[in-house]
Amino acid sequence: MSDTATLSAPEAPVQAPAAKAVRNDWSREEIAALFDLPFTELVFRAAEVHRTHHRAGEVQLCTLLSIKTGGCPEDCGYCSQSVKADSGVEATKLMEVQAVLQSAAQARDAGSKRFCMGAAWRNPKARDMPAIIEMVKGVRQMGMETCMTLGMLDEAQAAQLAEAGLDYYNHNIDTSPERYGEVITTRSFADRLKTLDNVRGAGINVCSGGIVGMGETRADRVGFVHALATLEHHPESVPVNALVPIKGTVLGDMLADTPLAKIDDIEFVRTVAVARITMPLSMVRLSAGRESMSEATQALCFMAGANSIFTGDKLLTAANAGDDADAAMFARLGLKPMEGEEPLRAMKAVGGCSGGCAA
Ligand code: SAM
Ligand code: DTB
Ligand code: SF4
Repeated sequence: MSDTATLSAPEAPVQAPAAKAVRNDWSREEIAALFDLPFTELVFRAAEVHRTHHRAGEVQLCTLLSIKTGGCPEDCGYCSQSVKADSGVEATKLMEVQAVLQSAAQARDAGSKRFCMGAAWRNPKARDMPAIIEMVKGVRQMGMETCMTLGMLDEAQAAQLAEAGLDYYNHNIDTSPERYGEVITTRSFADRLKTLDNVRGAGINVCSGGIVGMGETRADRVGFVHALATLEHHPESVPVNALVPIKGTVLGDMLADTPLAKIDDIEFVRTVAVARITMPLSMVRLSAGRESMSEATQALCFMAGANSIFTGDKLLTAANAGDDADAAMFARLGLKPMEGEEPLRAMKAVGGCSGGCAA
């Protein structure tokens, strides 16, 4: 055996979860204590959890497309697409189905496994649903997983999307319940949870996370992770976004004026690590903000359990790292794009996650 073979990373087998591996009874104190660990100890523990349940050398690639941009009536303080923001983002109509499918085909050819379609809506209207359903069916026929993020959903809409075959629905809680009202006033934290319930009830996988670096406190980050990790079923995907400070948004301008409020990279990695430890089976997605993040910080996030990213050079309106930069980073870090099913879904499929498993 060559030296290289001896030293190559072992592919840890993905183990079926012991009943106790997944908990949804985390206390805030426990989560705060994880955040307080010495940094290297925290990352080490998160890496152990990651290796137990996931193939740690693989990162899932997802592609985002804004199918309806701007002109959103909500007032989310971070978002360039709110009518309240003076960001220069122009409002568009919902894209034609064929144009969306073309874009999905390109993403598939570039190696993406999941296609996420986002609309700047408070909620979809009845007149939007036929086109949305066609998009879901068309992308699925191409052999990709589908994800949508369209704002609030009622039970009937969630059922319609489930019937169309939607795999995932993204709806973020964004921050702690306490901080939430300072970031968004046009819908409540409880509204968000209700949509997540409707999505879960319809049998669609849940993608829910939030944003760090909005000037929140450590206690808010604890509250944010706590809110997700104590859901009856953990979200299958947990996107952790670093705020992309966009000029003309309340939070983008606040951070430009008070640079000290900017979160440091170590605290961002801590948040990823605590999400990984508390939600061991979930995919933790290193989402917005990678464009301005060093490779070293991203590497620490992967070490701490992040195992999914958005690819391409654009998110919804903001810049993303781009395929070439990501390919170079994957080569340097020895990471591989994830093939096949996520562990959580695979375990559900074989019934390994029924009873005793809260995820
Ligand atoms: N309108 C839908 C909604 O709010 O549910 C879907 C799209 S919305 C843009 C999806 C998520 O992107 C938000 O919940 C937020 O977490 C994230 N996001 C939006 N703008 C961001 C920014 N400037 N920086 C980081 N994350 C952002
Ligand atoms: C999520 O949590 N992050 C993505 C996805 N879900 C829809 C969106 C990030 C948006 C970043 C800002 C922008 O592109 O305007
Ligand atoms: Fe609208 Fe979504 Fe942006 Fe909020 S985050 S303003 S709901 S597009």
